[in-house]
Amino acid sequence: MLNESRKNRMKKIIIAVSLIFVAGIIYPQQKNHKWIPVEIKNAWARPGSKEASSAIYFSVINKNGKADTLLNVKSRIAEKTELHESFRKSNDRIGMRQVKFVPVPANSKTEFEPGGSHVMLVNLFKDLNSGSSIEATLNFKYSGKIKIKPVVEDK
Ligand SMILES: [Cu+2]
Repeated sequence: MLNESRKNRMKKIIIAVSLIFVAGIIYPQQKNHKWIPVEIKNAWARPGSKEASSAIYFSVINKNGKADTLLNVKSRIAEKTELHESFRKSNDRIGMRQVKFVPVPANSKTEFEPGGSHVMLVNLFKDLNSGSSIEATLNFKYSGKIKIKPVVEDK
């Protein structure tokens, strides 16, 4: 009798552990399957001279029902690649400052544009002339690394 109830208890424990296992395997797969990497459009960069600064601009299209975050950007074209936001100073001029990340809301088109968020290229290693293109890698929290080739344009 005692033996029988012990067996039943063991059975229940085995079933419970198996269910936790199965849930753990299925859930992350569904999450990955549903995520559509964000799309980058109209990437361009401002012309600039060696040892000066420039900026990269683009649109981020997020078709997911969940926000993503641009964490950082890498490029070999400059000493530093920073995420910046623009803000209105007290004298009504536009200033800019470094931010740690830029949120990309769910189901949205987020513009990185002059007077708004942008990627700052600090201390260019060479001149950026109109018509040429550069390479950069955007690193998103959920979409991962996305390579872009902004065209240098004098807009
Ligand atoms: Cu800036």
